[in-house]
Amino acid sequence: MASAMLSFASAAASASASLPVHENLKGKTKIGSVNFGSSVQERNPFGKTKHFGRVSMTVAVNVSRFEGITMAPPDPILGVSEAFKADTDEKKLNLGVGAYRTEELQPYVLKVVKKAENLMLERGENKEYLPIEGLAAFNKATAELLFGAENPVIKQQRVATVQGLSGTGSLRLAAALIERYFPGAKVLISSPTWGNHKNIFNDARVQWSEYRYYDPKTVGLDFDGMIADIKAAPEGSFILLHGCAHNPTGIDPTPEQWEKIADVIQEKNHIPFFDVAYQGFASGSLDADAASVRLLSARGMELLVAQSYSKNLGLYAERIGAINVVCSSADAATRVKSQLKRLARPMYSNPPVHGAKIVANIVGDPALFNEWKAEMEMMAGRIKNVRQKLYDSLSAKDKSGKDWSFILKQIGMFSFTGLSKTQSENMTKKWHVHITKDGRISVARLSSAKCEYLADAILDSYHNVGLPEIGQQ
Ligand code: PLA
Repeated sequence: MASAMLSFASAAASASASLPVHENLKGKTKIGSVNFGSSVQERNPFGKTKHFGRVSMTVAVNVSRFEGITMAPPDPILGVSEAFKADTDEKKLNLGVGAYRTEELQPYVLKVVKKAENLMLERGENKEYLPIEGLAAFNKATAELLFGAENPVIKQQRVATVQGLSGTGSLRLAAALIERYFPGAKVLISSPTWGNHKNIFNDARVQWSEYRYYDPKTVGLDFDGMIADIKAAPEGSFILLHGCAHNPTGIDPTPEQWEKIADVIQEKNHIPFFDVAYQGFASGSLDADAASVRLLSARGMELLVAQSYSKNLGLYAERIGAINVVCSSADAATRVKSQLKRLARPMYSNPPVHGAKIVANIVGDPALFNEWKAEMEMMAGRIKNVRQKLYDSLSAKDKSGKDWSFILKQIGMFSFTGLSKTQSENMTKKWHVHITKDGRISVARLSSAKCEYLADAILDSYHNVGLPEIGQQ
């Protein structure tokens, strides 16, 4: 610990007490030294003095009250962008965070979003606070997009919808609801899953454990393992499911498998908790990508769904999404919504308006809605093309006979390559291809022009680096 000195001097007594910061942090009030007869400035040449009434406070320059706080590790996903920025090599390629890029590797603002924003500007809309639950027109639109406007859960007003801070904030709000109203309940998450799920439940103090999902031998779904683990979970657990385009694996259950998943969830009285971060972005169709949620809700189950508009509308930084809780009665939904609002108020008070208005304007205008669907199909289509190109390059270059066709079976913006941590590190260190260390590649950020280079990097890392680990058998 540095020679941290914090002094409290009583103006009346002209005395100061110095205590090392670490002791102060522990809540102790041990006095290190007391000096009389000289001014604070004289006694501590490094100090700056502020007078607050009778007590003056001296804080040493260059020494922090936060000395005891250690450096946090970089985020495994968002940290990739920081490492990319720091890389000075010309060939560098950022395939970390799931954010769509054009063929020219530029960020893309949807044309339909620009149109909606222009409309908002023309109308000269104000910046008043939204209600705690968010924009009513957005909440209506988002629930209808998810369940379908004619769905009985909507017609019977059984869905409590609250606008959230995109997918992450909506998940966090749901986690707070679980913590408050289902004490001791467990959330089951897939192994692997989006890394932030664990953080969200940890911070909300909700217990979680994993169910088997990925089978490295087939680079596919470990369906039997998944079913067995969901069955073995304590009755009434929350089962976190990726509605479509599972992150990071890109492997989704088939419709028949979803039926079986629904069976076991119902048998065990579990509560499905969907994370829908890619509706319309996985297949290009909003309805197809909501099929899993609709299938389970059609069985009359109560369930939770977190939504995000980061990817499908490219509204990443606008932080727009929602949490929906389907209840067995309208009355329960009203009460749940009131409690979601109560949880939101001290966390962030009320959500941002801009993205909510964009979504509401687009969905509420048939012409704009159609334009959005066309742009979503275009983005999903570009990702599929690049995926195909990557597969073609790998197959043409790899003379070992390895079958790379699993890449074509994966859905959404990512490809889970099966590369180990060391191999993923080689991708970055040697080839300047920045990916997450679990071997996930953000295909949405890849251009056709870069496929050959990426294939070279993958093949070198796969064949020449490290001992076979999980995913390499
Ligand atoms: N849920 C899943 C499954 C996600 O993949 C992501 C984003 C979110 C929720 C949250 O997104 P939002 O808060 O912006 O709505 N995953 C990204 C970005 C795309 C990230 O990690 O924040 C990813 O690269 O995995």
